[in-house]
Amino acid sequence: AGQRAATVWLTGLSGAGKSTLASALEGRLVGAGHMAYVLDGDNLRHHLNRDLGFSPADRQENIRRSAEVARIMNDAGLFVICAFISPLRQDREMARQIIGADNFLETHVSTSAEVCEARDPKGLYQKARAGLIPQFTGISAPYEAPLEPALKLDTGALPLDACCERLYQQLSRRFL
Ligand code: GGZ
Repeated sequence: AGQRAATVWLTGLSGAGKSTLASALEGRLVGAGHMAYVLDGDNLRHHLNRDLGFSPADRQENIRRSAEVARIMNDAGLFVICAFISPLRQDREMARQIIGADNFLETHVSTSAEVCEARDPKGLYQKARAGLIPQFTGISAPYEAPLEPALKLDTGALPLDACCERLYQQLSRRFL
């Protein structure tokens, strides 16, 4: 009662820590008695978005569909945590409009390109450097940082717990 669901939109480079932070926040919300669910680009691309690649048009369609799903889930009363590179401002703007600006918490997972490439958890940066992955964000495709995110979190500078806590505090100020 007196609570409205919302979408936390995590944007940032591959390896920035979006998925890890999304699961941590999901656990934190569920632990506090809220219904929460993670929508993750890498996961959805195996199923709902399996027909999409990484051209600008396909990324836009990936964001559009995923934002529509987030909106439906918000309508059903769930908190949604979206983890998508979502590299273009205009695509994130579209997501904000689909979900509704009042329910949308844009968070820049701002871990530097250097740190992301050094982590390289799946070896994708190495492959991209070798020319094996075309249009790889940060190497051969652009990333446009948000100009006015609700929150900015650098997982290279702040431990996961602290990042999650800041996000939870921000969310509870506005929605819980
Ligand atoms: C960026 C790519 C690419 C290219 C495969 N560019 O860190 P990951 O590996 O596990 O998650 C990334 C995922 C990106 O999917 P998104 O749906 O978040 O992207 S977007 O919002 O831009 O549509 C990465 C992997 O897919 N990956 N090829 N070329 N990331």
